[in-house]
Amino acid sequence: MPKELKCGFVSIIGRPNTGKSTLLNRLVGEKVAIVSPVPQTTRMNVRGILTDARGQIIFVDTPGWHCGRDGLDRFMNKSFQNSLEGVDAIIYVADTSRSVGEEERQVVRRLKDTKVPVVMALNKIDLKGEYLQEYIALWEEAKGIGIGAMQDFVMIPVSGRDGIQTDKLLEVVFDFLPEGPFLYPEDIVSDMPDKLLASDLIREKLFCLTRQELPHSIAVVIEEMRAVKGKTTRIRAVIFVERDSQKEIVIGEKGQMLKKVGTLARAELETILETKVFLELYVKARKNWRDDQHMLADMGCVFEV
Ligand SMILES: Nc1nc2c(ncn2[C@@H]2O[C@H](COP(=O)(O)OP(=O)(O)OP(=O)(O)O)[C@@H](O)[C@H]2O)c(=O)[nH]1
Ligand SMILES: [Mg+2]
Repeated sequence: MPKELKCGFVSIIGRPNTGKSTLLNRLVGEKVAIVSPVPQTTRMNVRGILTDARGQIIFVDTPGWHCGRDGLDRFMNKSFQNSLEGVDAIIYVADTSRSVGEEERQVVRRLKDTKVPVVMALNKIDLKGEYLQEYIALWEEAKGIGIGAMQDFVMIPVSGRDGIQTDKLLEVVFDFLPEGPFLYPEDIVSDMPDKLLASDLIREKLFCLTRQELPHSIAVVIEEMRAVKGKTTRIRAVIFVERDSQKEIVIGEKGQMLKKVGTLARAELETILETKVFLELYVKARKNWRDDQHMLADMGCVFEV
């Protein structure tokens, strides 16, 4: 008798910068989520779909839980909170190269009473895992029992970047999933609309190229995206910052920064969309956009009903 195929939802959660999106891309085997060295890169839940001989997993990559209070922060933290329910398993990603901090404690407080099986990915083990024990101790303290006595809990050191033990992680996750029919066609890895994909890719390039403090102030909105004669995609994107002085940084000396962002984003978009891309980038200052509900909606930060 052939074994029934599995199918289920698995959210990937943790505080910012622990490597959740990198791990998602590794598990799915393709880049479906943007990655940068800057915390709070992921701003909304992103699905990545893996289908193999064992079944189908719909991963939900989430914004890192963080201590912020403006409109975007609230949306991001709500996305985190929503991803703890209605899933078949949770991958809790901890960065073992950094000490436990307040945000980690807040993540654990929110996660500890879940009824959903938890797989704790002790990530960035390629960096030697100096703080690994701190994460285990924090979890044991929160649960009030030792790791060995925990039900529906598995802990596994991994490196999402280098692919260390990620196959093992996948096996463990599949074990927790129910049998069931596939929810997506087998060749689909992402359900992200092209407009969101384009704005995220442009934002990724900006996050990777600009100074540490700037990304927080950056938003990208696609004003127009259309196919021209089926061979070219025309994209007009606006990069929003919060102050005029930040506009200058994004544009760069003689427009060099904007040019670099455009070149990198266009190359990647051409590969993904399989068309030529004509990309126009504009930069505008809009104070307090992070608290502007219309602006957040334009960026795609709206809750599904
Ligand atoms: N050394 C090492 N670095 C990693 C690993 N995984 C991710 N990184 C790096 O950590 C940084 C953050 O990675 P992301 O995947 O964007 O982290 P994230 O948890 O999705 O971050 P947010 O979206 O901000 O919550 C990037 O610079 C990655 O290259 C890993 O396994 N080892
Ligand atoms: Mg991310």
